[in-house]
Amino acid sequence: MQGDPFYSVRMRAAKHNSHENGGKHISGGEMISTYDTIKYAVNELVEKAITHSRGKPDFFQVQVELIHEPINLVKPLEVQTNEVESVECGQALARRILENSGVPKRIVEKAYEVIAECSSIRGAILLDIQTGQRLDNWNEKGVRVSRMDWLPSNFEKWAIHQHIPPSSRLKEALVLATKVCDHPATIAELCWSDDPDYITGYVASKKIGYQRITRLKEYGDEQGCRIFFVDGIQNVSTYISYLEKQPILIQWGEDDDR
Ligand code: WAQ
Ligand code: MG
Ligand code: MG
Ligand code: MG
Repeated sequence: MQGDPFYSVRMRAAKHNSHENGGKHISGGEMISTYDTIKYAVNELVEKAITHSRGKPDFFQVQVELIHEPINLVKPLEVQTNEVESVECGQALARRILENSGVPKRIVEKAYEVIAECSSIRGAILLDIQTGQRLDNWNEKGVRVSRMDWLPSNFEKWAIHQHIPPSSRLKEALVLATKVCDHPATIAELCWSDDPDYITGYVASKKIGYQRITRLKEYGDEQGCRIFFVDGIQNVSTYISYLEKQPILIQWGEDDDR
């Protein structure tokens, strides 16, 4: 693991212009690769960009960078799936799980107001659970978590052991949630996709793990959500730099299962 250098491989795709020129965000992706596998990582991200349910991009960018920092190995959050029969039940459950994770009720309400105001964003919103203030820049960009991945062989071993179909969507979301929740200032995360064909979302926290909820929106809806509830942040830019720059690989072993 140590020895060979790793590379961060990132993609972002947009329609009707680039992101910075007001285009519609289509898709993004972030991977960690060795030198030998860069071409496969780039290919996977190009494939993701050009076959997306939010539309055909007319702008996309793939960026490859050598990672200088040592990579942290982190165990995946435990996963549970909560089957719900309607969006209303799913959203009510999401609110309860957030409160059980330590997010005050009034901040949960505030989060839903913020979601309603952000129609299209390619990153995550940071919300302070003491003040209810948004800590990122209130722009349409949000904070994009990067430099994280899970080697395919280890992910597949985990999925077989958990009896979960090994989808790349679940992998990407669990990798992100595990990285974000591994930071001591993160209290919880709320997420559902902005892809019109995917309605399962989740609430995650160190305390309750990765709680999937099978319906958090209706099919066809292109409004997504990703909010990190944070507490006790002294320096916002240090927290954001952890999200963007600290390299993390998820690694699971059978012994990790309690
Ligand atoms: N960093 C920060 N925010 C992100 C990132 C990232 N790397 N990737 C996505 N987002 C934000 C962005 O605002 C997107 O619009 C929104 O999240 C949704 O992203 O079955 O697929 O990739 O357990 O569409 C969760 C359930 C699926 C998976 C979530 O989100 C499962 C999903 P998407
Ligand atoms: Mg990968
Ligand atoms: Mg994604
Ligand atoms: Mg999406």
